[in-house]
Amino acid sequence: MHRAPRLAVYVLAFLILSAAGPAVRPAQASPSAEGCVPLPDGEAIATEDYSVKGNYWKPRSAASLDPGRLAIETNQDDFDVTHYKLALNFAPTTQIVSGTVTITGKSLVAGLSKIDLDFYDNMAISGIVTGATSLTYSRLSNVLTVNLDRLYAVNEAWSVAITYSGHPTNVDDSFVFTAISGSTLMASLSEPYGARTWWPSKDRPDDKATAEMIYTVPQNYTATSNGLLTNVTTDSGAGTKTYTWITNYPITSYLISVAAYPYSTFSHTYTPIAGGSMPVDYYVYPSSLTNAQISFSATPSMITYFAQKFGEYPFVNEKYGMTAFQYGGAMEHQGNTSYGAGLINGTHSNDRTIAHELSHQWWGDAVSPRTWADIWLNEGFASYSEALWQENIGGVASYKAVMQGYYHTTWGPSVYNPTNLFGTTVYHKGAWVQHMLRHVVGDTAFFQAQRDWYANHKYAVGDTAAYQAQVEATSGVSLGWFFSEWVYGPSMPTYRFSWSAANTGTGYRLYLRVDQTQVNAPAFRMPIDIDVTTASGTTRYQIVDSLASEDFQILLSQAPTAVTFDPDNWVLKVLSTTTAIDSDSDGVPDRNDNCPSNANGAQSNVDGDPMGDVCDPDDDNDSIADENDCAPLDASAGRPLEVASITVTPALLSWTAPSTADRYDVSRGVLGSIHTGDYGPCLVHAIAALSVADATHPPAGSGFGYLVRGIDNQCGGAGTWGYTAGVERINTNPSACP
Ligand SMILES: [Ca+2]
Ligand SMILES: [Ca+2]
Ligand SMILES: [Ca+2]
Ligand SMILES: [Ca+2]
Ligand SMILES: [Zn+2]
Repeated sequence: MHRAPRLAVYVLAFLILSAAGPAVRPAQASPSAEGCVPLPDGEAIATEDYSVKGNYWKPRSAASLDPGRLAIETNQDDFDVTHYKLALNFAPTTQIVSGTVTITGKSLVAGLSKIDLDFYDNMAISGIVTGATSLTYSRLSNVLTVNLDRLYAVNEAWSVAITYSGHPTNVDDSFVFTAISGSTLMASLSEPYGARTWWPSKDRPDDKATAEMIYTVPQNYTATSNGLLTNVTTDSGAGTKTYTWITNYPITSYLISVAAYPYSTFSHTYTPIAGGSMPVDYYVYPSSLTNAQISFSATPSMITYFAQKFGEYPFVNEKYGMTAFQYGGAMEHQGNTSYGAGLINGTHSNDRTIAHELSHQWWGDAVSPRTWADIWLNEGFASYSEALWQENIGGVASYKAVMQGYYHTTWGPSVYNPTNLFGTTVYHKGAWVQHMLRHVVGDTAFFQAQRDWYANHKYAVGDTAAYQAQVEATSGVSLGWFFSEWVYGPSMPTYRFSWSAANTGTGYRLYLRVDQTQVNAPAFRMPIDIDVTTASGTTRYQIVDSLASEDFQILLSQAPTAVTFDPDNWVLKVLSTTTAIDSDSDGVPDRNDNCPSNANGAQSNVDGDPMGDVCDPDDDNDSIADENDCAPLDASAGRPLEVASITVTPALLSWTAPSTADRYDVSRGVLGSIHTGDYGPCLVHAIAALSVADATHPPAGSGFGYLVRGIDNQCGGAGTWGYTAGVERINTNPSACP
């Protein structure tokens, strides 16, 4: 891409302008308390539209949303602006902006007595009126407080007209006078806090109003703005022309623009989905007219593409325009993008920037951020829209290439409420959020959610929580976990992945291990595609990984030859692949191997204990060691061991069963004879019960001694009568149990 060299050129240009320009910016010449250079959180500089300035000159921390208002509480929540009328003269020779801004609104509270507006103190006010009545006002810290003529009830309309003049303070190109080819370009770029440097407004994105821009400029100049050009008048005496632009679509203060220069113009036509036509008007430096006709040729097809993807172009009853200006990037002024003249080179190498700004007409202009903490809903979406445009014209590989271009190894603290409003975390990680959401909920739900988001919030504002709710509502997928880790949380996962496969005898078992080793964020939960290649081809599986260390197993009918983690790169991550530790080389990693030192790919384990059959001395856990067990894999079969516990009462003999015994023999001998090896005659033979009644009394002065042995119905047969030091007792009684 042509972005890196472009960046270097423009950074240099800024330094020169900063040193030579009339607006002194001492804080910008070197790192300052504002923390400008280098970027405070290690972010790289995003190169789209005007991110360069955003990063270079100010961190634009959303935590200090409005520097001009930090020291002062305003009452801007108490009123709603409904219409702005900017009747302004722009004089290139004197570099003075002058005229009257009329603001119409309504009260949202009982007894509204004043309105606080954002307006730089250096602009000289000559009068403020409502109708014919002069109003008093005061100014403090770039806030203009207008005292209304009376109290206004809830919903009651008021209007104030502020007449002023001055040379606007240039805050990050908010308003510039730039000499170009013998004329002076006069252009604004007000996002996020620049409107107040050249016109008074309620300068925050959540209060939209309709607007008319009546701009007077030298007779040979064209002044462009938002909406439709409805009137042009010439004052030959004054040598001026006045251009009237009107938009009936609500617009927020930072999107109201002016660009005035002796422009050349040409047009395209966009055909709306429902038919008809809409003008696409370009205003460029005369020297770049030929180049612009080439560089801008794809714009109507881009409008068509985004309209089909997201819903009809938001300002279809008016126009889309692009006006060249001096800035290195571009700015998505509503219905009239200001586009860096340096990008117009007679090729299509900057088409992505055209697509980016165009997509902002949906994302940022029609659906505006409720607060600047939500700026990723503008920039992440617009950066992602670049990838979509590339996918449209170049296929999946082009799409992936754009996303890969958005990959960085470090990120700012969060996408939401970012450290830098215009840093790579907002632009590029924000785009990755969209990319990942697409995979999490699927293409159909994702793109429907984009259309729903647009349909439900156009001409208004949206915030991050509402976007989450929209995607959840459309897709039916709960996404708290996703937004928590990717939008509100820091960083990205660092995966360490290994795999191996074991022959189970009836197929293959694939072992996957996924470790997350990042230290600057908790474990991420993510669905991850796994491609498994065998002789039959490649099959895609999906795991849901969520732990710091996690194992997955997949049963296969053939041996895998390759296993790929996240093959389509749907997850923003650092990935390393390692070899699983497998001491016995049976394909089962040690961590998963129930006999890590004995090859046992099948992992057979009859008794389910921690030891597999190949290393378990008693596989069936019947207490009969494998070498003595006639059925070592059957806990119910085997020669029964000695009956461990016999209980004798005057009338009943009972015992506990050894593991394999099914029936029992009992013999009863007289104590004196037992010592000679005569354990007595068979009392009962082969009974199933675990007890036998015996009310017989032993001879006087003696006692009975009982022996019990178990009998296994299967291969074990009769068990032992009991051992003494390993020797079975042999009953010498001629009537012993058989
Ligand atoms: Ca192993
Ligand atoms: Ca075992
Ligand atoms: Ca056994
Ligand atoms: Ca057995
Ligand atoms: Zn942008």
